[in-house]
Amino acid sequence: MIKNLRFMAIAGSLAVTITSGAMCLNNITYAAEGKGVVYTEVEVKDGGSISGTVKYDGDIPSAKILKVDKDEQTCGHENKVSEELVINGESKGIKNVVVSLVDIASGKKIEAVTAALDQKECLFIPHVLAIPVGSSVDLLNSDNVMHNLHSWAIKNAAFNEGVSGGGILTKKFDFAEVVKITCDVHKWMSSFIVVKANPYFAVTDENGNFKIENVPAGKYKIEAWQEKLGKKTVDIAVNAKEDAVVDFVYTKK
Ligand SMILES: [Cu+2]
Repeated sequence: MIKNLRFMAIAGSLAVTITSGAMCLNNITYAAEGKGVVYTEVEVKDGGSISGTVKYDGDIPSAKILKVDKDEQTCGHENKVSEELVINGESKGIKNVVVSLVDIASGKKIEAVTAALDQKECLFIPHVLAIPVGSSVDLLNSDNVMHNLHSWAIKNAAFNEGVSGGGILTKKFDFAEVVKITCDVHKWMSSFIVVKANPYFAVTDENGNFKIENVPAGKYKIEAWQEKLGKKTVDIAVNAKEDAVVDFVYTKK
C-alpha cells in the first residue's frame, strides 16, 4: 500500500500521523525553526543554485588562545587556537558559517545522515557541523583520555555523558536548533551542531565559500549564522537552472 506520511515537528513535541492514500510520493512535512513554516518534500524540476561567500570587512581580530591545562600528554603541551572566528588572512573569507534558506516551504527531499563529530587531541572536529532534522551524530573519542559530552540543547534531548578513550556515543537530533557541545573535562573544548529544518544549507569553507543546490525557482530569505558575529539575513531570487549569487559581509561587532 502506498502511504502518505506526514511529520510535524513542533517545538518540543513530535506528532506523527500516517494515512493511506493514492499519493505517488511520500509527502513529508516539517515545521521550520520557530517560524511556523512547514516544509514539504517535492520533486524539484529545473532547480537553480545559490552560491557566494561570507567575508569579513575590517582588520582581522587576533584569534583567541585556549589555555591547555589538563591531560597535556594527550591534548598537547602547547596552547590551542580557538576556532570561534576563523578568517582567512588573504581572502578574508570566514570559515564555518552556516548559510541556509529559512522560509522555503517546499523542495528537495531531506536526506537524514549519520554524521561524525570527533574529539581528537582535545578539540572537536569539525568545530561546526550542520545536519538536517532526523539525522544522527556519532560522537567519537579518538583520544586515550576521558571526554565528557555536554549538549546545551533546548528542543532536542540534552545529554551530559562521559565517553572513554576510543568510545562512541550516538545521538539523534529531531528538532531544528543550534546545539552547543562542550566537554566538561577540558573546558576549552566547544563545538556546534546546527540542526536545520530543511535540506537547503551549507557550511562555508576556509575561504568563506558556500553553494546550495537544487533550489526551486522562487524568492527566499537566506541567512548566515556565525557563533560570534550572529545572524545576517537577505532576500534572494532564484531562477530556474541559474546560479544566484549572494555575498555576506560581516564587520566588527
Ligand atoms: Cu574533553
